[in-house]
Amino acid sequence: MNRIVAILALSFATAGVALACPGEASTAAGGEKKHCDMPTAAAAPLPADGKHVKLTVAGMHCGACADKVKTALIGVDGVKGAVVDATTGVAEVAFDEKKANTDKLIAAVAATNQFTATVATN
Ligand SMILES: [Cu+2]
Repeated sequence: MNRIVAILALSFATAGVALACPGEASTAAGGEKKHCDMPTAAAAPLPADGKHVKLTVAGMHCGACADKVKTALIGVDGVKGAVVDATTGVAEVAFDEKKANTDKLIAAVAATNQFTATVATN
């Protein structure tokens, strides 16, 4: 009896590890995407200079997602900084208007093939 309990406990522990998000979206049998409860990495303050824009990002579920979006945005030439919040789905970006524009930012997010961004209305 004790052995069965131990095996059950072990399989639950293993399942817990399997559910942990390695930063990649894994697709469950039902096609539903699993994500972790990773907190969003501590946000570095957005640089005050440059043009600021708020984007609404769809598809983010956890901190790993937010990090991917942030990496994509920072990869755009002219971007000075980005603060991405998976909870609110908002990405705030500071960029040099001479080098970047909102279309390039949105394209960079779309290039992840995982998330889509639109200019936030507010
Ligand atoms: Cu995620």
